[in-house]
Amino acid sequence: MTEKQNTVTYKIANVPGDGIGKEVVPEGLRVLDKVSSKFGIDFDFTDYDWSCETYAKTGAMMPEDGIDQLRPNDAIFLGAVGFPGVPDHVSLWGLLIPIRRHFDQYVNLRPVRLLPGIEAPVHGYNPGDIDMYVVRENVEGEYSEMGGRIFEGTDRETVVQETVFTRQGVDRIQRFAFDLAMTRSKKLTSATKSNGIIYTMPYWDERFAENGKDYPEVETDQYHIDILTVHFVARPDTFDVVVGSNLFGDILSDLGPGVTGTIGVAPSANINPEGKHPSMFEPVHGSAPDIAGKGIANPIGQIWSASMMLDHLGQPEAGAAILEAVQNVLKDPTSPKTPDMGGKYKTEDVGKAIAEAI
Ligand code: GGG
Repeated sequence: MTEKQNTVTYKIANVPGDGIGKEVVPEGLRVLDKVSSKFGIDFDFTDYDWSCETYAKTGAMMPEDGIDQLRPNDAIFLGAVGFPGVPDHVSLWGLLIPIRRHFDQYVNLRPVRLLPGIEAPVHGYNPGDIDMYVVRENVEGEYSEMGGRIFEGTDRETVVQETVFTRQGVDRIQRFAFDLAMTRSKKLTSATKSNGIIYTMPYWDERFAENGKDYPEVETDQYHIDILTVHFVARPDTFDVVVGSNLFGDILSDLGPGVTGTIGVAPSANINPEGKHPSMFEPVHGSAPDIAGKGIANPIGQIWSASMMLDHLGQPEAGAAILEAVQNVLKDPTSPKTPDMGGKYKTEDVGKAIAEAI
């Protein structure tokens, strides 16, 4: 960040990635351009064309010094990763996961909200009735490269995958969730599976009880992940902050937007809370190869991620202005909507309407 005569400049790494990432990121940039002129904020973007196409050409999703190239930025604005032709684990472990790990972005914050103008598969709720945060542990847990294969190709073929829970990793994500709950309705739910997963999940529960002692005002509950998915559908309005391991948080933060109508609007922030490294902002959805190239992807997940980026950079008014514009556009029955929201409009129509509304 640099400051010159009342104007702040942020260095942003722009990584559209694959599929619809390339279509929704320009709409995020359109909206950022609009807030830039309105709020006196400047962005110094550097574009990185790291993607499955790059992998096909070079054998790597990003160059060897990719992390060092990203390091001087204040934030990373990412679209989506993955495309047919490159195995999903190759694209994810070649780009998204190394960024999260190298920059210790151990919090993946994913809001779930019932927005106006979007029909949800669950009925009887008004906009705002469903309003929660899924706090996903983002650098360890089930997403671990510890393990391997032996006796490959024989009838003794054996595959082992280790889950890694560290005291530091579990405590810091749970405490982040408790702190967030303290700023909201002081209610926190923990996703567990300590009946079936015999070592890591009882440990998760033990630390949850221990960490909770420092937050006596926070009302807590915990559910096994299987029944928690049922409660997400049956009574989504009763959750406020939900904390889960890497895998459980990933699943719940797709389910939540599914319950509120469309994953196309869901944003996420991969945060290094200490600010030692750049944080990364990306929609929850992936590259959606089935609709890529048609220009009909919903840009709201990307645009809302831009709002979260501004909040994180210390520009909450600009962040709030984006979210307000999104809601105002959605509220208006005559405004453009993409097919996932029941409309017939294109990605750029929605992006332009939101930029206009700011
Ligand atoms: N928006 C980034 C993206 O492509 N997400 C899809 C995905 O599968 N992400 C895996 C993860 O969040 O761990």
